Amino acid sequence: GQKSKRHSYTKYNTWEKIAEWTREMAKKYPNLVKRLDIGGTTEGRPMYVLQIGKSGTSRRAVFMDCGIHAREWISPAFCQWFLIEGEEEITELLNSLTFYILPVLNIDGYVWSWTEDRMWRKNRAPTVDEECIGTDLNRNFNISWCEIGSSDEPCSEIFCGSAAESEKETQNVANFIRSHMDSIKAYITIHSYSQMLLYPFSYTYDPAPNSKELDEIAKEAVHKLHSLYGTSYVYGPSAFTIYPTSGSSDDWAYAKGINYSFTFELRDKGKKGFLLPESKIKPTCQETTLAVASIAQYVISQ
Ligand code: ING
Ligand code: ZN
Repeated sequence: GQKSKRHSYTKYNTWEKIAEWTREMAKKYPNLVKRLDIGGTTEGRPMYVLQIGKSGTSRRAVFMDCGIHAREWISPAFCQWFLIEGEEEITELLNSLTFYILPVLNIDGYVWSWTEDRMWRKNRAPTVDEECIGTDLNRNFNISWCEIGSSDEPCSEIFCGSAAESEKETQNVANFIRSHMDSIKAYITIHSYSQMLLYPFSYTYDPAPNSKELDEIAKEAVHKLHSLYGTSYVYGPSAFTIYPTSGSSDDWAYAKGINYSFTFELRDKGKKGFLLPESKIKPTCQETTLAVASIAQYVISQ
């Protein structure tokens, strides 16, 4: 299909550019793309989910969010890429699937990472400590909240918030998923960096009920990813593969009954880390598209 003239998929884009792009996508592909406003952030910015699907097709859906952590810029870049440049891989999938794509979950934090502090992670909500701003949104979901791998100190990078779902951004995502539970069969959340594909649980070392199945899906996805440029990913349950944490979005979605729940940690393995150069956007997004398409393909086959 024709690409947006003004939008670059191989550069990091400001929130203003991304917001404008969501508007253009919905305008340009009215039969395929709808822009949904799922609620405002702490600072009042509208959170947009792009619904990609053909009308009248199956009710099965995959939800994918990017940019829950502000500094992980490759993540929003991937959500933008997937929608347009991933066309070849996803067109076929759209015959039986709807994608809900949230290109930037933590918009206020993302804006802050562009304007004030490139290494910002959390959202921008005030806390009880006026010196310290922000909750880690990937510790704020209502699953084993604030028990392990989290902090109740507002100044911590992994502050869990004042309560489960205390944050607007968390509430908006959780409400959206709760209200689409009949269709959402898979939850995918995109982070960086480490080159990992993780599945539940994070909050416990106990295996997920369908862990064998999740492991097979992850193995295949990582194999597809590797086939393009030889990029190596490790995969496994989060608690073992990366570290145990409470209140993460993937565990929450899984506990809600979404049986296929995955967290990607994109390139690299630490050489540039969060500062992945723009020259790596294209190969990273191309290979990741293969992995996400592989998971979606499995969901369709069920
Ligand atoms: N890593 C994740 C974090 O939130 C993670 C790791 C993944 C935790 C899945 C829990 C569940 O700490 C980054 N890079 O943010
Ligand atoms: Zn992250």
